[in-house]
Amino acid sequence: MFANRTVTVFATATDPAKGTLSYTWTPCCGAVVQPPGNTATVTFIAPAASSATPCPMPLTLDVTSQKSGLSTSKTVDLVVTALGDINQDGVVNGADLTLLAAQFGSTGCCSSPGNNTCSADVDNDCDVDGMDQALLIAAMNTVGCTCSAP
Ligand SMILES: [Ca+2]
Ligand SMILES: [Ca+2]
Ligand SMILES: [Ca+2]
Repeated sequence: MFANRTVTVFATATDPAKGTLSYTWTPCCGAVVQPPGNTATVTFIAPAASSATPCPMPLTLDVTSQKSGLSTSKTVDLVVTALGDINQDGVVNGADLTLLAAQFGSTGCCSSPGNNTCSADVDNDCDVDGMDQALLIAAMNTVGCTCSAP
């Protein structure tokens, strides 16, 4: 997943007592959950990553049965990738530029809301144009990671 993009995560849980389950999501690193709620699906905005190295963003889910009181907790490490790292290999380089060139001129990347289908749409404005190319070139060869768990 890319920095500052909207991400949707689904959970599947079953309650042996067949009661209602409540869900508590806890993302790290300033990610914003929207809407806050106790549902099995959560949407949040990935935090900014200022460099090209993919960094983990733990997302913790606590599920509690309102009937039996049984609860469980699970944490998954989502990875935040910096803008420009189109192939998400941890570095912004010529390989990403090649991918951008292949998608250059694309429009209508957002045929459904919140779902951008152009991986090379660096600025997330639903097209792949010179602005995306400029952002990628500005990010070339960056390494390092500033997104860390608290
Ligand atoms: Ca890359
Ligand atoms: Ca764009
Ligand atoms: Ca544009």
